[in-house]
Amino acid sequence: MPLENVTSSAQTSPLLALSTSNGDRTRVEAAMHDAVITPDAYLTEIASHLIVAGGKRLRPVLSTVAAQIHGEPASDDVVRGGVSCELVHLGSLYHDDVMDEADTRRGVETVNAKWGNLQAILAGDFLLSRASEIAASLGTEVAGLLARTIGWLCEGQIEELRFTYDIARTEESYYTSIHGKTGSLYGTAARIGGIVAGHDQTTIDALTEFGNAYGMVFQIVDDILDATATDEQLGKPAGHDMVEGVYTLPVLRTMALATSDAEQLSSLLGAPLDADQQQQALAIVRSNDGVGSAIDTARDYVERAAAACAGFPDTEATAALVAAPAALLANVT
Ligand code: GRG
Repeated sequence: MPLENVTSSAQTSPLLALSTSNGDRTRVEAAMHDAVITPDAYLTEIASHLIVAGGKRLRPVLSTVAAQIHGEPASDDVVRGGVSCELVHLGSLYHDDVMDEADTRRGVETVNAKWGNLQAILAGDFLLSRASEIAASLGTEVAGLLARTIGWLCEGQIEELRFTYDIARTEESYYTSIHGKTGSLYGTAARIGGIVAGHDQTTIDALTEFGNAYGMVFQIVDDILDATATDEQLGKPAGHDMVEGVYTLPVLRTMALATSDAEQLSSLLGAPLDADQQQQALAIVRSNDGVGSAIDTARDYVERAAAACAGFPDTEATAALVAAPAALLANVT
């Protein structure tokens, strides 16, 4: 199952199970919708398209949970800080769908499929502008952090592009890319929750560490599922990343094995795959130790995330933070 479905269908993320979760999610929804209203109905419709379509809102949820670790409720400014992160996420999805020429997202037509690439890019830019306005209203520290995070997303994506179809891609490149494109925004969402809630510096830094590690688990698990889940579970053909030339941790680990299977995988990859080659590559990845080894790495990040929470008070919010990365890992173990 794709992570999107795994976490949305179950709604099982411990981050969504706090006694305050329903109320906080309602506030997040309202603030998301407010953020994209413009005097131009056409732009409002395009900018709202994927918000209306759904999404788990995990980034603003993380901001609100991070804010609550002392047992105090999340303020409206914390909600708005989380929403600024979600708008960056959304803007990046608009751009990503243009780059991938994707037709569907969140079960509906993508913005590029419905209105065209130019509209999708501009509406994505507009979402980034609204995110920046909200961040600026929360102070220069939050504004600077959000701006830096938009840069990290771009850097992560560029790193991925640079090594597309490159079988010599290093693990270092993989980690740099997924930290930038996924981990950093979770780190920032948690950090903004801590900053806006007025937590002390040590706590803010620990929340950032937690969010970064949570994001790494999130992306590694997603990359494992791309190789191990069925087409039905994924809602698209398994092995999509390999077909697109994006060689992720389970694939890099499989290619690094000193076996004939590893050699065969390396000789298959490096160029677009036809359907038969895709099945051969998938069979090799699924039947070797690369997946297990990638799971071990995800588990290391789960432990790092839990360790970051060690100094937090014993509250419902802290328990949710500690449980959340392990719940992601449970999707592949
Ligand atoms: C313009 C900010 C900006 C970036 C440009 C295109 C790009 C560079 C970055 C995109 C990177 C990208 C697509 C990262 C993957 C993000 C990710 C983990 C998506 C899935 O998130 P979920 O599962 O999705 O939280 P929902 O739909 O639930 O929100």
